[in-house]
Amino acid sequence: MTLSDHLATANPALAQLLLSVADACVEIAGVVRRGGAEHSAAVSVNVQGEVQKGLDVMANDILIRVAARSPALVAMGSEEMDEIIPVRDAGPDGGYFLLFDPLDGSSNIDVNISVGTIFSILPAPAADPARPATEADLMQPGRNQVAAGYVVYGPQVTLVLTTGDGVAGFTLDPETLVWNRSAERMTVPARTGEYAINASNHRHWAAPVRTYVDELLAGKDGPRGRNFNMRWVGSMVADLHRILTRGGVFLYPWDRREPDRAGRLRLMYEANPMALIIAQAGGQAFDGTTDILDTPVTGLHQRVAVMIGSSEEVDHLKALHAAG
Ligand code: P6P
Repeated sequence: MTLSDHLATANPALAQLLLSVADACVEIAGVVRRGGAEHSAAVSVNVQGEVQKGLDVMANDILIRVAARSPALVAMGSEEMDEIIPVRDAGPDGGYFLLFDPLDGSSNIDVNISVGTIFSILPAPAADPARPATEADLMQPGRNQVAAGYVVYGPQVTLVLTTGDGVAGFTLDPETLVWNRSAERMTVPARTGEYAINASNHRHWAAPVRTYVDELLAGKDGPRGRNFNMRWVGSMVADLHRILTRGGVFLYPWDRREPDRAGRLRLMYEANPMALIIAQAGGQAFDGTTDILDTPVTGLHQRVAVMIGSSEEVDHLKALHAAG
């Protein structure tokens, strides 16, 4: 079954937008695969104050150009763009907002480690009278998402997608450039023995996270009574694809180096889409206070602490945070 067949029963306007995003990712996959010094060359600094690499900009431009063709697309928000990109006024039936991180993990570009694209689709209500969208229109909680997905540009190019009824996986055929369904309904095992965190930040974490990781490190002689394994790719999409496939928990928590910053990852186009996917697959996503799908939205580029994956581990993290 192809992606197009899989979407045959979805809302036609939503399906068309999702297919255009998938088309953009096919084009991005081709650019990623070709490599080249210009991909990892620093070209500018984005709204996050982070160095934009050539491939970040190329992927962003591709997504904007290709997605804008979708008649139901009202506006876009991108990690790489300070302001939203109005595309067209919402029609009498409304439309959709598309938010994306065009290239997650770009620090891995020059060392040939998997990178990815993450996207989120929110409803764009009909405006009366019709008017261009504003940033405030896009500032909706994650639970409002009508679809979310990601693409991993790795040994295989894989698309994972939810439209609210489970999570499906697709693999890009490198010859035909067709997305073939490789998993009809992906689920996150509730129990896991694997965690993912940048352990070098241990001394900067809040107490509940330090306690959690120290328990894992204590292994079978510690309070958890079993040994755990650790993985850290440095590319959230790759880590979360592993977790969706075989279980695990991913953490990028608040840390005291920038106490006014809730976390490193962005809510609207990284944490929210991943939280919807993981929740649809039976897992959980927690920001240290609430489920990420309910995290109050204060800005297009706001950051959030992320603890996401196997349900039993997120429950344990919630208990440690509740205990303070
Ligand atoms: P660190 C990539 O830049 C990213 O936003 C995530 O994809 C990834 O999990 C994290 O940062 C890596 O952070 O601290 O290992 O550099």
